[in-house]
Amino acid sequence: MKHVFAGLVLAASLLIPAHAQVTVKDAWVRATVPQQNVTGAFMQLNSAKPVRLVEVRSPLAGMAEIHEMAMDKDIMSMRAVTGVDLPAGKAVELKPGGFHIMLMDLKRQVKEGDTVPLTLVIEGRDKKRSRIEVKAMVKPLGHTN
Ligand SMILES: [Cu+2]
Repeated sequence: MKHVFAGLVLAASLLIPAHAQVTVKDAWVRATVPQQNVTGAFMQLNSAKPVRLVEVRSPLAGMAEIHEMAMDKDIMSMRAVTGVDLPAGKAVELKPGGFHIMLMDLKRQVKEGDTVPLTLVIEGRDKKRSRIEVKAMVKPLGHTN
């Protein structure tokens, strides 16, 4: 029992630097209607050091991807990207019409007022990865921030 406790304390202390380096503001997920199995997650990220958001996971989604909206021959379309750079000291916004997190294969309807747990995986210049746990608020369908 003593060993388990010591392990937990160690794990918690190792996570602290990542939390201090990247702050997450106004995280939200767009509500879905029944049968809809895809939605978007949005937030503002601010990192003290140059890092990269490389992966997102959620227990609510079978799969999550980082997407970018772009004009392709006059048609607005989105594509998966390998990550989003977070420059030092500069806020990066994941928002409708730009970079966003796509939650796919949703396990249930996402309703206004719910919170959606998200895990962000951040990669430093040294290729070391850390995780940030985020609770995103669910906002109504028409919400555009
Ligand atoms: Cu998308």
